[in-house]
Amino acid sequence: MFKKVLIANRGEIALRVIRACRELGIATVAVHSTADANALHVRFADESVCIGPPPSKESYLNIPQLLSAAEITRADAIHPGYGFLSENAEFAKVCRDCKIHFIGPRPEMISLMGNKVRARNAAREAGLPLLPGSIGTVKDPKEAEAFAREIGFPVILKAAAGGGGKGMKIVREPHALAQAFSTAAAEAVASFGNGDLYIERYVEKPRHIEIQVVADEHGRIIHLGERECSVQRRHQKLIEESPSPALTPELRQQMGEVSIRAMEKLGYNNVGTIEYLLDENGRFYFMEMNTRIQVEHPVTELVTGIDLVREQIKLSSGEPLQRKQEDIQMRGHAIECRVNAEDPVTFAPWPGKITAYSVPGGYGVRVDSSAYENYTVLPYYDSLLAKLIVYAEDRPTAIRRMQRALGEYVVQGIRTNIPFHRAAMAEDSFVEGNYDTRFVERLLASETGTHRLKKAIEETP
Ligand code: MV4
Repeated sequence: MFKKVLIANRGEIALRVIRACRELGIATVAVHSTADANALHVRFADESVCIGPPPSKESYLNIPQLLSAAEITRADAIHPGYGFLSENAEFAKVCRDCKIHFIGPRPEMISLMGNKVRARNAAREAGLPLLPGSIGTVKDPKEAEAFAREIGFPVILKAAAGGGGKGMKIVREPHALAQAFSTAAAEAVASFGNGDLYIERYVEKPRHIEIQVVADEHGRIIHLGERECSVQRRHQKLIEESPSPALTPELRQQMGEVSIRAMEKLGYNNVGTIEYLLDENGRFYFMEMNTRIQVEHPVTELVTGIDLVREQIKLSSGEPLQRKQEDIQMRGHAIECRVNAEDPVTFAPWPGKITAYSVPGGYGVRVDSSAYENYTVLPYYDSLLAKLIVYAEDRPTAIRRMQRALGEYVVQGIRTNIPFHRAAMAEDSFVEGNYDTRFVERLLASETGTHRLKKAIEETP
């Protein structure tokens, strides 16, 4: 097992990793920018190193600084968390060259999944179901049109280097293809420095379902069921739950089994998440794979009883998986609300000082956060303030528990999206479990949704 882990991250995930390390008897090193000197992850770690000024590029993304910090503190492993360098194959390679364990899969896996065209082809060869589309990149509008005629409209153009929705264009009519192609390519160049595009059939009103896989370094792989992540706005997830109200036990088993088989073929070797689109007929299609621990991992932890970060660290140190698939049982229901420092109506970031702070608690409530009273939410980083996660024996009870916990949460001095979550938990389609990726759009366009949101804002202390 590792003796000392450096956490190349900040905020709640840095704390989450520090907690897992402490329970494993591993010493921890926090790194921080000058702006984060008072952050909780710095206080809770055994040691800390300042790695640069506030902008991420000069601190949390600064590879030479991070490796120097690991070297001077004699850390034998680096946990990248999520975001920042967590899916940077170059960073994973440099760690390997410096003989420091990168806690994650092999760099080759990160780089494969980072290119969506290569990932798509690897997924196909590994037996994952794909939407009809191009085998590789489409080089010009003419080629795109030939594919589109074969697939049928609507189609979607996606950036090969993309992910997270940038450089995506939906095309509903043949005459709109040429224009969409040049816009998507230009956007892709601007965002990723690579204008390569591919094309797929477009799925209307899909659900976003992802399968959690856990693989050791010795070829053993299990899955921990799914997370439903369809409540998103501009490709930012807001609410996640497990299990998904859309899956039957049969579909869950099928999605789990094909995911495991594919990971075996690819030789995957850490925790990972396979994202699928689920269409209205209950068919699922590979979308992308994430090679990191994800923000929403706690909902899986609560329904399976498995500490994913602890497992991830153990797997990276070469320990074999102890559990077999038949040992895994999903029980009860978990929901996560991402509490962001942002305006609840416009979603504009709202950094500033928290003047009063009180967190919910009680039976079945978990809060993963690095916020505290008098803490200042900084403008340089993402606006995630806390993950409020509830667990209950069934979904209706979990929704009631989430409403209760949201009602206990006091955050003064800044704006948060807690009122949005109160409105979402009361929305019929959410309560019925009958929602898709357009949920937020519909809530904000509906009379009852906006009325509930307004009331929730008024009732916020
Ligand atoms: C799609 C799609 C419909 N059809 N692909 C959005 C982010 C990127 N990872 C892929 N995305 C989508 N790909 C086809 N063929 C719809 C989306 C999409 C979406 C997917 C998951 C969750 C929220 C979404 C919101 C808008 C669009």
